[in-house]
Amino acid sequence: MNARTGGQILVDQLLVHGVRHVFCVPGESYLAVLDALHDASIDITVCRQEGGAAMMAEAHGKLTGRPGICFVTRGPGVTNASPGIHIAKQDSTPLIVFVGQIERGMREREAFQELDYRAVFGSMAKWVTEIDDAARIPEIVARAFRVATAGRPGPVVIALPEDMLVETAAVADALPYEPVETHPALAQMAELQKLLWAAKAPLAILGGTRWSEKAVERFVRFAERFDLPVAVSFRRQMLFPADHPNYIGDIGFGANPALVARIKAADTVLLVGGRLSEVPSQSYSLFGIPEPGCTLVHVHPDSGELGRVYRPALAINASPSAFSAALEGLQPPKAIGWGGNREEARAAYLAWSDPAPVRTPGTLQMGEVMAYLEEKLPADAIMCNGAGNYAIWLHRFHRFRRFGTQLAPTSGSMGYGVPAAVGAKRLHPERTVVAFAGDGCFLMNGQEFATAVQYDLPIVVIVVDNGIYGTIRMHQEREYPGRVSGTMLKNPDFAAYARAFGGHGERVERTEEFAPAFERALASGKPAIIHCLIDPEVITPATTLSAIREKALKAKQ
Ligand SMILES: Cc1ncc(C[n+]2csc(CCOP(=O)(O)OP(=O)(O)O)c2C)c(N)n1
Ligand SMILES: [Mg+2]
Repeated sequence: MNARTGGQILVDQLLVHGVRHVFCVPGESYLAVLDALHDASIDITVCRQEGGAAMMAEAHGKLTGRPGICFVTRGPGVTNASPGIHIAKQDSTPLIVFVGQIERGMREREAFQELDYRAVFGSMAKWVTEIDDAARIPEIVARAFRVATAGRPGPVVIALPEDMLVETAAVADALPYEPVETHPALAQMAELQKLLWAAKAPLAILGGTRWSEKAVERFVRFAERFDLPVAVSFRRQMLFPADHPNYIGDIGFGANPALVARIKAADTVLLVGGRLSEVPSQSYSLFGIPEPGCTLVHVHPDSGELGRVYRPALAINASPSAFSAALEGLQPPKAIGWGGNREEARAAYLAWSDPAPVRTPGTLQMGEVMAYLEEKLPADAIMCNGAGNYAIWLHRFHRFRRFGTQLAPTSGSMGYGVPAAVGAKRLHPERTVVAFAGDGCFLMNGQEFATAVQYDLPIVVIVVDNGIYGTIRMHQEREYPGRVSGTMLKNPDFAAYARAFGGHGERVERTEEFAPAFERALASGKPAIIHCLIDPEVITPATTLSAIREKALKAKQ
């Protein structure tokens, strides 16, 4: 067996496990890996900041179900990457972050950029380890792929001492990893059928990860056969097609009150893949804790999540994919006695997600922009965003129709939209990729627009500029009306920014300017930014900043 350097062994393991893309910011701590990548059939995307690199890799994990791969340097490199690691944790996304590390013999002296990764990332990652012996790289990397994808997926951090990476070892490659599948038992499916047959007003809520296009198709067929209304969790809209008559909406920030009421009134809830954490549970108000107050069937790939918050009537430890396959064996009741529940819920969703009646102050009507995009965008367009009130426009009015079309952090991390779009376009150059960003959100990772230019990735970024950290201003006006503090922004010309980077820039101040600007952006064939200036009063589709302030002032009197 030929001896290889640690760097070569590591890159060979990535190939064994099917890796085709890595995202990085280089560092002298892992030169041996960069050198091994030089001759490997793996595409490198070199980024401008590690946060962006980690988010691009995380976006790959979301779209493929396989670990996204990110390489960063020690100390400040990996602390910069931490937002991406935190997103992977909260969003249950498989991600592996490799970090260069100081030489083994210098540990504990606080050498240059030394960090104790186990201590720093211990509560953020699923597993943190350091490889001390080049001969153990195949073993540890194979385990990392398993840990990142098994049960509830999440991030793994692996530190690579730089002297270990240049040491040689004669060791065999690992075999390709196989994700561990968890299937429901036949008896559990029979019990589920019994519970559904006894239900008066059931509905399903879909969330989490470990879904696939096939799993979604199977769940759609099950919903059709049972005439079941299906809601999706916060930022998990791609799990059920919004144009399907069984789809009844999502439970995120500012959820449709009619949907929230309907879920509270349901006697039987089938929760598949999700955890119903703070945001989708409407601050833990949807169900009782621990007794939910309805017949809860909870399906989750991690047994630790079953009964963690809500006590289920039936707990099924299975991945959404395996569970959806098993649903094919269930028989619906002969006569479904659920009244017009599904039709009513559907009608409420259609009314809620119709932008046509929405009128806001100012000359740029975001409702009309959304209506235009609904007409214009293909069903497989990938929509990305970070955090901010601007995202409400996308999540309320865009009809996600396919699996693999949504990149949005359930962790509520700002700055995600642009890097996610870059990562998505790198994976799917043939698809339309649109990022929504607020003026605040954009500038957290806007420099990754340079990465889009570098790799010729014509994404379209829609910057919704209201001159404020609007979400926080909204909370501020509600809690401390009229006392604006730390929420104002003075912004650059984002269209000029795009052009300065070698991209295409547009400025839109009026509704009628949007469609031609969007067309020109697509036609340019370049990464593009459409700078949309909206009135800061337009804080949500339904209310204004002044209305929130006045209401709060009245309540204080
Ligand atoms: C990394 C990060 N920092 C801070 C916050 C808190 N936060 C949530 S929304 C928001 C304002 C977003 O501003 P902008 O992108 O301009 O969107 P807008 O709300 O104005 O539409 C802030 C500061 C966050 N969610 N994530
Ligand atoms: Mg803003």
